[in-house]
Amino acid sequence: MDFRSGYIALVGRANVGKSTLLNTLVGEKLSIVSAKPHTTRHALLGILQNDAFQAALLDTPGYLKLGRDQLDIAMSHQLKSALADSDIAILVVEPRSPGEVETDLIKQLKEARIESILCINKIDTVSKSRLLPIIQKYSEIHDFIDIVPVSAANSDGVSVLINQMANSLKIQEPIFPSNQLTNRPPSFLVSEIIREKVFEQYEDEVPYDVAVEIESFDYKGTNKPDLIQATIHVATNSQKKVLIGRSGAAIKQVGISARPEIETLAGRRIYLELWVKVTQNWKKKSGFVQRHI
Ligand SMILES: Nc1nc2c(ncn2[C@@H]2O[C@H](COP(=O)(O)OP(=O)(O)OP(=O)(O)O)[C@@H](O)[C@H]2O)c(=O)[nH]1
Ligand SMILES: [Mg+2]
Repeated sequence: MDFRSGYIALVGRANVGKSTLLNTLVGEKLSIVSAKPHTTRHALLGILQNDAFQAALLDTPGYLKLGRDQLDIAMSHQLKSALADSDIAILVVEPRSPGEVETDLIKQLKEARIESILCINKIDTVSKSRLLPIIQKYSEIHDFIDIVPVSAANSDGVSVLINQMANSLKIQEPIFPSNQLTNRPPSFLVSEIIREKVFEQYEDEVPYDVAVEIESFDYKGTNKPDLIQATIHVATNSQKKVLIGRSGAAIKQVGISARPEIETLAGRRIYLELWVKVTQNWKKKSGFVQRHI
C-alpha cells in the first residue's frame, strides 16, 4: 500500500473549535481550548499517524481581519504561514451560513489554490435538518474536496474526516519520525496550559493582555518534583492586582488548576512557582511579541 503524508492547516473563525478538533484528531490535549474567542496565538503542529498515513496538522489562530497591535499582526502571520506550508486545508466552521470571515478565508484558499475540506463542527448543537441548507450554501460558493459535519467535542463524524484527510494527502514518505507528536517543546506546552487557566479564570481584557514565559524547568532528583518557574506578564498595574487577587488567592488558583495537567504532560510531579510582572504595553512591542510567539 502507498504511504501518504502532508501538512494540513486547520483554519477558521475564532472559537469554532479548531483546537478542540486538533486535540480530538491526535487523541492528546496539545492545544489549549477556551470558551473565549482568540485563545490560540501560535500555529501548533499535532501529528496524526498510522501504518497508512501521516497527517501533520497545524492548528492556527482564529482569523483576524484587522491587526490592532503587534500581537494581532503576529497571530495573522502564524495563520498565513501555516496556510503557505500546507498541502491542504480544513476550513472549520460552525453550523450556520457562511459570514464575512468564511467568505474571506475561502477567497484566500482560492487565490493560493489550496484544496480544502469543509468541516462543519458543533453539530451536537443543531438538529440534522438545519445542516442541509448550510451544506448547500457552502457548496455553492466553493468546490470543497468534501463537506464533513462533525462534533469535535464528542468525536461524532471525526472518523469520516480522518478518512477524507488521509485520502487527500500525497503519496510520499513520512515527514516526521513515527514517535513524534508535535513540534513544540514541553516548556511551550506548559506555558500554554498556564495561559489556558488564565483564559478560564479571568474576564474582560485580562486574558488577552497576558503572556506566559517559562523561566526554568529543572529536574531536582528522582524522588523530588521538577521545579517550574513561570512569569505571567500583564500590561498594567491594575491587571497585576486582578491576577494576584486578594492575598494571592486568584494566582494560587491558577497554579492549582494548571498543576495536574502539567504533571500529566511531564509524567512527573512538579512544583509550580508563578510570578506576575507588569510589562507595559507588551502587545505593541514587536521584539517581546516575537519572543513569545
Ligand atoms: N458544543 C460543542 N462545543 C464545542 C465543540 N468543539 C469545540 N467546542 C467549544 O467551542 C469553544 C471554542 O473551542 P476552541 O477549540 O478553543 O476553538 P478555536 O477555534 O480553537 O478558537 P480560537 O483559538 O480562539 O480561534 C470551547 O468552549 C469548546 O469547548 C463541539 O463539537 N461542540
Ligand atoms: Mg484555538
